[in-house]
Amino acid sequence: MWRLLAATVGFLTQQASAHGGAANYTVGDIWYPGYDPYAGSWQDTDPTIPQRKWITNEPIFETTNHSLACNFPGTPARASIPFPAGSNISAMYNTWVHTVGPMIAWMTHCTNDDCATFDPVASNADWFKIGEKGLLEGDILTGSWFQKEFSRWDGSPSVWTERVPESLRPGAYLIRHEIVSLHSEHRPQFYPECLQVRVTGQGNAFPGKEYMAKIPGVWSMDQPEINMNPYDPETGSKTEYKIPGPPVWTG
Ligand SMILES: [Cu+2]
Repeated sequence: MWRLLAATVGFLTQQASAHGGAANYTVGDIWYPGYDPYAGSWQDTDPTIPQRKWITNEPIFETTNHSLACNFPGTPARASIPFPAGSNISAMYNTWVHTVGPMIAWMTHCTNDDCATFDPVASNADWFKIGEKGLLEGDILTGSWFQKEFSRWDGSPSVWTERVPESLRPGAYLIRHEIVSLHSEHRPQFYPECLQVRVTGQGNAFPGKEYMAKIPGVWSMDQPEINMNPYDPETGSKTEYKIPGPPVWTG
């Protein structure tokens, strides 16, 4: 009896902490560290960390929460990744346990071309999508979401790769990786992290208004794709899922 109870409690504890986020990154062959939410505030002044600060891998539940932009507290990092436009950005996650919902990679230009002083919420920043991954095959409840398929269970990192358009105007930007998990009935979970980059290249393009969204703002409990119950037979059996928000800007 006690043994059974202990095993059950262990299982529940593991479930409760079974969240995560973008742990580190690669651009080409170069690896960059993330901010480890559990390693302490010495990282705040570490000149080698380009990811903005976050202090818990718990999800954000509210579509209006300011922390949706760059997690909490989302304060600037000391480093920015040198980033040739046209390159891939890969975000690495430790074993990801959720299986339902989309993943979206966003960018925003830092005001005054300076990410060190940039607050995307106070600046009412415009964000644009550079890539997104949703339902690849099958139905909403049991099908192959990228979120399900990208997770490696052997201890190796789960990798999510998107490309930054080659035509993007150089400058200081945030790249925001966001996983939206929809496995709880009408209780979406948001897992965002922001990375500071300095884009280089010959490009001169910048997305127009039709590609832009506010964060928070882009998600709403009025959207059936966000406020969803995948266990509802009618919803769960659908084989199409349209990721809300503006179209992806491909340059
Ligand atoms: Cu979780």
